[in-house]
Amino acid sequence: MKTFIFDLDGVLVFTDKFHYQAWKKMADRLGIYFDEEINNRLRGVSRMESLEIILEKSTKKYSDEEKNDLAEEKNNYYRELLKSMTPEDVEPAVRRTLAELRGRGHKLAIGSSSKNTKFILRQTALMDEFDAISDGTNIIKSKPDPEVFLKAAFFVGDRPENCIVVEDAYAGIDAAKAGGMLAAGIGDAEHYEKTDYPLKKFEDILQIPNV
Ligand code: B16
Ligand code: MG
Repeated sequence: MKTFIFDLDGVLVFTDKFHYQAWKKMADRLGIYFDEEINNRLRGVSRMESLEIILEKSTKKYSDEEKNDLAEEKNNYYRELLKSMTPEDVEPAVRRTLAELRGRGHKLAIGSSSKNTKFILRQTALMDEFDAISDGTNIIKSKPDPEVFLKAAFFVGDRPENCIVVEDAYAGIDAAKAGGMLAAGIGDAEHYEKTDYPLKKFEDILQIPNV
């Protein structure tokens, strides 16, 4: 039996459009250039690190206090957008695969950088599908540091070597490998050389050897 640790955004749900809209609203208000390409660099990256990337395009220097206010402003916009999420935002194939993995006796956990993880899981009725949740609220270092995944393994009570992380971001695959775990890559991460199991679609998890 294995423990599967799922990244949230880009794997189970797709909230990057909301992140984009929220950062864009903040950036427009400040007159800072921001586009989809910059948004792609924010995948899997923490909120404060994302803000630093956006502020690279600003000529003005912001104090730590101002940065905290900006991160909060973006998060308020973002949470408003998250309220529109429903269980329909999770593909049936994702729910079926999670149920099948559980049926085969595997443990399931979340390993997400997001501090809004529980809010998203509640909106999409995914909260009860997992044995443990490790997210942005219980870590100090974000991906590519392995902390979020090591905590997930600890919460479940399993050894890192027995865990398979499912990720869409390069930083997430790096984090899994740094933690001594196996990594399944979907989306962008499907073609990353450090990915152990490339996934064309979510349900390909069921084809991983011995799963
Ligand atoms: P929050 P993941 C990540 O989620 C997102 O991919 C990333 O774009 C975001 O900045 C980060 O969560 C923090 O999110 O502002 O909600 O705490 O891919 O690790 O599930
Ligand atoms: Mg992700």
